[in-house]
Amino acid sequence: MENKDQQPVYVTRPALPPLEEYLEYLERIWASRVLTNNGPFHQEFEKELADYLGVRYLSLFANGTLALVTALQALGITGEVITTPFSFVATTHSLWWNNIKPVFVDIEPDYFTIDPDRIEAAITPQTTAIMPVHVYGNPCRTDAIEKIATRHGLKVIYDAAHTFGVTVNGGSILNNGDLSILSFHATKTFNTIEGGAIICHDEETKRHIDHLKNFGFEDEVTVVEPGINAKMNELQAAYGLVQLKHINEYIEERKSIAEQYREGLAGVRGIRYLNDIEGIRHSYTYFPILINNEHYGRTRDELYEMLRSHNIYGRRYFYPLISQFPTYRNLPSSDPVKLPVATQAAGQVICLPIYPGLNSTQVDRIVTLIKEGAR
Ligand code: T4K
Repeated sequence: MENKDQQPVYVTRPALPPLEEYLEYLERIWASRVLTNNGPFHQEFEKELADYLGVRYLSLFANGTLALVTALQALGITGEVITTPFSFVATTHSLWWNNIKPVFVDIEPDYFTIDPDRIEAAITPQTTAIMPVHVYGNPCRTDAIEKIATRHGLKVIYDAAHTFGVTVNGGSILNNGDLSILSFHATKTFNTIEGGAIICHDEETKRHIDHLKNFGFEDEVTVVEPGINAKMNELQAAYGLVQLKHINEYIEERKSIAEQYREGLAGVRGIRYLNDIEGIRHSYTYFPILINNEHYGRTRDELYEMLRSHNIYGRRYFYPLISQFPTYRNLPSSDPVKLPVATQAAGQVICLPIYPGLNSTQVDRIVTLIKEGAR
């Protein structure tokens, strides 16, 4: 198949709201000169977003990483936290920035989320919390995780960066655990350029989180604790309000791309993809495929390079495992022998392009290349 004149296709492209809709908001910001610090668009966006997501208390953040770092501060987490190595590196970095020791446990083979059956063996007297990740937007086994947490007096903070709008039997996935965090980075299903949020379940916790993200200020002259600056500004909040009007279209478009991939790749030897789960509304943030080289006839990296040579830039999320980065690889829990499922997944996965605007001809071309790549 010819490749040279084709435009590059990246793993994602941000969905941008119609410019004229955003300009109206910008004009209001120009008139008011309120740029940040809990301005009117920030307040409106927090409320509308909480309504859309079906959660009670939500605090906007400058990005998902600061939301994670602040979530740990808000709950006073110390010592050790049990987490997954199969995620974006920010999950574990948030622990490190809080002087907390990450303890990695393996993941489940079906949806790559933390394996609850491995958590109890990793608990020590220093353990204070569990930080699971709803990887690719697929929900963790929240019931099992929270049962363990209750039994051992641990907090649960979900990294829900990939789960915008995900519901389980009609209820938001974000209502689980003590806190959940979202990311609205440009590469996510819902973006505010950069951005994030913490979801909590009571007013007092929200107030605490809101202090923490604003230097600890309670009022003009009162600093109640050592906070950070993690506020979302008015330009992003306004952009978020416009995005919210279009998010259902974005998710529908992603869904039909996922369906086209599944149809096209069905029955290709050595290629596995994930199906939707009954009762769940998915976010379609990523479309991962797993390559079994014995059956496909090429390794994952060979397919990855072959696609790149055709200007298709899939990404190997999440390779290498976080536990393999220099900061973490000498931890006792980082031994790959103890993380066989995560190690295998990291060696087999490619996330294929998926985003609003990727057309069916482009998806067809990617499917054909993958099929032709089989040996
Ligand atoms: N927890 C989890 C589980 C996460 O996945 C993430 C972020 C976080 C926490 C932290 O949330 P934030 O602090 O980021 O809000 C990207 C994103 O930067 C990161 O947000 C995301 N996860 C991670 C999985 O992916 P990169 O380094 O792979 O992105 P990059 O710049 O290579 O972009 C990928 C492709 O997207 C590019 O090839 C082209 C396209 N792109 C990207 C940007 C930024 C665009 O078309 N336009 C753009 O503006 O990390």
